[in-house]
Amino acid sequence: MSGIFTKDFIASHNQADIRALEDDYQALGNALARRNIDIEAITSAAMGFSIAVPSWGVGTGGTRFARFAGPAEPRNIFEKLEDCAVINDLVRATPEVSPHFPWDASDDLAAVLAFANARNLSFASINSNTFQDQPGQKLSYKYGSLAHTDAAVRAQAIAHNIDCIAHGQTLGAKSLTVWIADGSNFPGQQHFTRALERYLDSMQQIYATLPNDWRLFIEHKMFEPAFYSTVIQDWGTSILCAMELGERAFSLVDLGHHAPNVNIEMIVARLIQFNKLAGFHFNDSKYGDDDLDSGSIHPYQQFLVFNELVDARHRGVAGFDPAYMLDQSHNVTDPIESLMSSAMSVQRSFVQALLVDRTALEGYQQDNDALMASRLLKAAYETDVSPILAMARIRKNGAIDPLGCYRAGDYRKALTPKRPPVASSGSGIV
Ligand SMILES: [Mn+2]
Repeated sequence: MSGIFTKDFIASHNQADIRALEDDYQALGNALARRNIDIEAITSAAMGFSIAVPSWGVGTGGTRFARFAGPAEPRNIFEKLEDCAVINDLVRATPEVSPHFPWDASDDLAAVLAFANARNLSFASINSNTFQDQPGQKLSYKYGSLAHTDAAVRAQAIAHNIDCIAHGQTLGAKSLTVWIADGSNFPGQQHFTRALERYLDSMQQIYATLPNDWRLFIEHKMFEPAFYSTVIQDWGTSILCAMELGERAFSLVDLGHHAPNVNIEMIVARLIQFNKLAGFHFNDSKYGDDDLDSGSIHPYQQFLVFNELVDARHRGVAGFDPAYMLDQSHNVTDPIESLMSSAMSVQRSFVQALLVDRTALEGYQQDNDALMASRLLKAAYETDVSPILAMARIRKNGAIDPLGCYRAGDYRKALTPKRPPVASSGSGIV
């Protein structure tokens, strides 16, 4: 349904690589068999992996200098869905789109849903926005939203989140992700306890309207530019709030929202242990909230996160159902290319983590054999699982080489007459 990238186009592009893939898959299968791993079981798990694409991710973000618009950028939710469909048609691991309001606002959300479904897409968690003043908005969020000192501002922010739930019900989503930028710029400016009390009171009102089969995801973030403090500053405050709100409230982990060098995989383990892991906003970072492409800086950390996730799955942890989503800002790359390579990078970490021999690892842990335990993880991480990922894609009618296939289709050039340049976009680094 995506125009250029039909099943036939993809299949014909795959022709050049299919024999090499079969050879490589056979060789990897033999190597894994020597480690008592059935490659078919791994490939089948890889085929079941999915990660949501953020609707704003298909737009170009801003750099320090300016926002440099790319060719044929999507201008509305329909065009964003067209781009998301291209991503999924080629990588076959991103069947869900996580929308944002008001950036994706439409008078006819039922039409948006039908448009998505016709392209084999559905909707993941709804993202609300009380971190920007919108045109025509009655009250300003200059000093905060859900934790604002003024009850009228809080009421406006609460109402927006409740509207988001209603939009999500129309779109078939099952969760709301709430990230607030509330905080302070100077010591003494904000009373820490009262600000969190106000946040909790606001969130309780939102939680109370949540449909029974919905979950509430709390996103935390340590800092904003020029900030002294944020209200939901770390996973500790996040899990405390999730515990206060109730069993359908969970903590979401955005890879870039932590202090430098924090052990994120350990936070993941803790959240799993207390059944409070909402899921992820995957991205990567060198210094802070960089929103770089997943796996571009710390691929081993991404693997170690998946090591915890696969371990939980292996142990059959009750209620374990994390939501995976990309949350990145693409400033100098084609967003479709970045999202495809990022989705494949996250899927790669998942597949590598499946190769860990959990019984052997438990033995090394029991015997305090630090070296062999760490070698076991490294062996899984160092295995090139590319043939498994490619085979998973081709078995779902995707591309062996999604980037090559995408470039061969010249998608942007074909769309340029239909999508004239836009000066600015609501999306940016979030
Ligand atoms: Mn995020």
